[in-house]
Order: sequence, then C-alpha cells, then structure tokens
Amino acid sequence: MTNMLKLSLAAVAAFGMSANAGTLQNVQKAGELKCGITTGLAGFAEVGSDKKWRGLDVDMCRAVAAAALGDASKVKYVPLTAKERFTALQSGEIDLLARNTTWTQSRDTTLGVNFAGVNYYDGQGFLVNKSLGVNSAKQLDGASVCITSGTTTELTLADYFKENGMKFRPVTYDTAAQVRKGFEAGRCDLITSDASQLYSIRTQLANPKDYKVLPEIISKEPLGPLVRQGDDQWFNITKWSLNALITAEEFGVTSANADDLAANSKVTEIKKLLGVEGTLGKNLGLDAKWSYNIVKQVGNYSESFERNVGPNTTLGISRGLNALWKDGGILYSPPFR
Ligand SMILES: N[C@@H](CCC(=O)N[C@@H](CS)C(=O)NCC(=O)O)C(=O)O
Repeated sequence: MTNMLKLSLAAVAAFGMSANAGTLQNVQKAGELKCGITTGLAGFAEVGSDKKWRGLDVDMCRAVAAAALGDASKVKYVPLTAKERFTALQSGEIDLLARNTTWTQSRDTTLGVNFAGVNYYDGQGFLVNKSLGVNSAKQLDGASVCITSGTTTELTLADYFKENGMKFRPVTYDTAAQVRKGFEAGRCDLITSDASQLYSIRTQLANPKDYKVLPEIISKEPLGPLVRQGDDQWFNITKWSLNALITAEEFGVTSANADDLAANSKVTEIKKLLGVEGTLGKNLGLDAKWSYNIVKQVGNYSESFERNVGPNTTLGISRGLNALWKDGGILYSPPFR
C-alpha cells in the first residue's frame, strides 16, 4: 500500500470522509457542472430556438451551478435515457441528475444515490386518441401501451393492470421522442407516463386536440434531483439550492427585486437568503452570495414554473400539488436560518 493510500484511508476512518467526497472541489476545478437531463422533453429539458437548454430540470442544474460556481450558465448538459441515467451518476460521468426521476425507496436505498428533494410532484396517467372511445383507464383491457423502458412507469403499469384484472401488451422504447413516434405510427393504443410528460408529448403530436388524458392518476411520482451517496456537502448544496428556489417564492424574492431586497429588506430570512446576514453560505462551503446568485440568475420556483410549464406555456400546467404549502400545495422548504 502506498503511503498516500494509507493516509487517505486513515482520513476516511478518522473523519468519516468518503471516496466520493470532493464533488464541489471537482466542479469548481472544472469550472462547470456536469448535469444529467432528459434527451428532450418540453417544459423539463429541451433545446430552444436559441440552441440553449431550458426547462424546469434545466433550471435545477442552473441553480446548483449558480450556487457552486456563481454562474448559472456554467453547465455541461448530458442528455441521458431513463436506462442510462443512474449509471452515469454512479460512474461520475455527471455530478447531478435532474431528469424527471421519481424518488422511490428502492432507488434511494440500492443505487448508491441520494435524492435531494422534489422539484415536481407528478403522477402516472394515460394519453389516448379520442377516437378510441375510452373515458376511463378501467376500459383499457387488452390495450397495447407505448412506454419508456427503465422507468417506474413500466412497473406501475404492470401492477395497475394486474390489480384490475386486465391485460396489456407493452411496446417499449428508450426515449420520449420514440414513444411519441411509435404512438403516431399506430404501434400502440395509448401512451402511459408521468402526467406532466403526457402534456409535454401531446404538444408535439400533429393534432393535439385529437388526444386526451384520462382522469385516473395511478401513482405518486415525486420527481427530484439526486446525487451520489458519500458526499454530504454536495448533497447539502443540491438540497439547499432547491430549497432556495422555494424559499425565494415564499418570501416574494424574485430575479427582478433581489438587489433591492438585499439592500433594503428588514426580514431576517430574506437577508439570510440573499447573503447579507448570517453564515449560510459558509455552512455549505460556498460564498455568501450562493443563493442570491440562484434567485438573481434563475429566479424563484414560481418564475421557473411559469416560464417552463405553467398556464401561459404550451404545456399549460397549473400549480396544483406544486403550489407552496401556504397556497394549497405541498412545496415546503425548511427555514433559511
Ligand atoms: N419518472 C419516471 C419516468 C421518467 C422518464 O424517463 N419518463 C420518460 C417518459 S416519456 C421520459 O421522460 N423520457 C425523456 C427522454 O426520453 O429523454 C421515472 O423516474 O422512472
């Protein structure tokens, strides 16, 4: 054993440090955050006409880059299929996975990953052609179903049909684009996926009005960012970057008024969020402006939601469960103090 190795093993033993530690330092050294996203899904991660990635998940990547690097634009986006995503994180190809990934017990406990929170509460639904004449998922016995492999969607679909004494034929693909094309080509009667993704896929069908989403939502799909296990500092940075987006909304701090509030607000939590008081940045190993940079450059959660998936976008999704706890939803950040 080399002396160096002996030394680092001693450090692991003495300080509980892990071989996976040092993500922040690696990101800062590289000058960019490697962030895993979808291969393309309107509202969550897609390339705009300006050739830039945008979406709710892209904003999660940008928020962490703003916190860690002071610059939300310093992100290297790594498009990943559902099947590829966990290996990419485990192997170190990416520093953060923000790819509409459902937080489940099995994933949290067996893949060597840590979910840092939820940036979109979703649930699985069904999209059918209106000409199929179906009004309820209970009428889908014998249907062929287009689906993405390597997802919770696959498992929940099988459970749901079994529980309801129905049969189905799966038609599996690797990407959302392939699912949509398969559906359009008539390879299946319906698509099932997270409901947000059904709205996203529907916007890209030739005649969106010919299709409808059935009323049944058959699962809970809390989607959130995740990191490798073994680096608590990086885990905290990701968790608190998401919390910064939510807290900023709660306190009415926006990209437009952040400077004014930093100079003039008398509210302690706003001052701490904007780094003009307290040691919250230092606690994370970041500078005092980490969360000011998030709000200034990315906006608060509401700004991101409205810009990417909200009622004035082609997806037209209302806040629902994704409203703040004080507005009837379940988004809730622990306090910034
Ligand atoms: N939330 C589910 C499903 C995630 C998923 O990958 N859904 C497909 C549905 S179409 C998707 O987003 N694909 C995007 C892509 O192909 O890159 C999970 O974590 O397993």
